[in-house]
This record gives sequence, C-alpha cells and structure tokens, in this order.
Amino acid sequence: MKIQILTIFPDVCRSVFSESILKRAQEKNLASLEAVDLRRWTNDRHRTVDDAPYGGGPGMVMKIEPIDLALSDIRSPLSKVILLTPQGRKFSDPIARELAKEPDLIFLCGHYEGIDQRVADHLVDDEISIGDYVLTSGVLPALVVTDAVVRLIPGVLGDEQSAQQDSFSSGILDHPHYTRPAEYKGWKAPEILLGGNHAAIEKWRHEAALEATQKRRPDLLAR
Ligand code: 9D3
Repeated sequence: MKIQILTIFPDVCRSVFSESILKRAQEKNLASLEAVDLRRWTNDRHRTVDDAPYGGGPGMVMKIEPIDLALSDIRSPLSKVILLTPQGRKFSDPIARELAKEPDLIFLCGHYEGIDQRVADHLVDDEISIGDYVLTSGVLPALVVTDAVVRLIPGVLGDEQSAQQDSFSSGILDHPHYTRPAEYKGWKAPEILLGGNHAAIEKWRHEAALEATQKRRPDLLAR
C-alpha cells in the first residue's frame, strides 16, 4: 500500500514515518509512506499557498491551484484522495478497515482557517475528521489515520498482537494489564494473574473488560 501526505509540514510526517511500527512496515515493503511538500507546486518568490478569503473576515484560505497541480502530478488512476477537515465524516475503526483495503491513498491536509471549497467539491474522493476538537492543521489527523490504517495491513503487526482481536473490533474495551513486580508500594497485581490457571485468567480478563466498558464506555455495550 502506498500513502502520500500532501502538506506544508512534510518534516512532521517524516519524523513520524521514521520510528517504530511505521518504520518497520516500510522496511518490510508492506507500506510506502511519503511526505509531499505542497510548496513544490508554487512558483512565486514567497511560495504562496494561501490568500485572504473572498467576502472578507479573519484568517487565510488555502488556494486551489497548488493543490490541483500537486494532485495532477502525484495521483494515479487507483488513488483515493482524502481531505482531512473538521467538516469530514468522523474517523472510526470501520473506516480504518475500509481504507486498509485501498492500494493508494493520498491525504490532503488543510492549514489556516480553511480550504477553497472547490477543492472538496471537485478534487477529492472523501473527507475525514478525527473528532470534535479544534487542531491547528490537518497534518496530525493525517498521521493519526495513517497510523491506524498501516497497522491493519497484514504482516505489519507481529502474530502476537494481531489487529483482528483487539478492542473496537471486539466492541468492548481491553482488560487491565500488569507486569512485574507483583507488589509495588503496596499496590498489588491481581492474585489470579500470578498463577497458571489459564481458564480462570481468561474468565477474569473478560469480566474485567466488561466492567471497564460498563463504567467508562457504556455507549459501546448499548450497540
Ligand atoms: C472557526 C472554524 N474552524 C472550524 C472548526 C476553522 C478551522 C479550525 C481548525 C479550520 C481548520 C482547522 C484545522 N483542523 C483541521 O484541518 C482538521 C481537524 C481538526 O481540527 N479536528 C479534528 N479533525 C480534523 S481533520 C482536519
């Protein structure tokens, strides 16, 4: 799978691509991750990608032309172009699984107050938001979506931590985890986990997961 992030902050993306599981996915040739600098498609002295809004008001609006030129150069017939915007559909586990089936994704990041509406109307295939809070740009959302999608590509995670059997695909929260020491500052790990009764441990984990879900995310049980 190929993912390109089109942004004015390519170095932010590169720093994320070069660590941990995203780095390993590229080394195993399971994902190609590329940060593309939108300013490559400007030709004025100041490499301008934004302008004042028609109709007046505060802030700046991203211009359509550099975005159109960039997409014309980097998209293929198989590319799915996704705009990260507060107006998009809310990102979720099912959307991550949809996107993980695509061969070629391009994430277009907004910056400033907004993007010329003709970009959403004519140049992109989908619009995604990561939730109802205001960030300073679309670059972190693009990286969040990239991270969630790449870990679903078969072979990216070890067999141990298969993406099949984790929270949100099971529909409830994970159970609590413990490791050594068995007691720290008087805080004990549950006795049951220290023994070898695997059936009893599985039962404890399932009940603890249900209890955590009931207490913190009852909305997940209602579905
Ligand atoms: C005053 C109206 N604002 C919309 C809520 C303007 C605005 C604020 C922040 C426009 C863009 C942004 C930058 N954020 C994103 O581009 C963005 C985002 C977000 O802020 N929250 C959650 N998901 C996303 S995806 C892209």
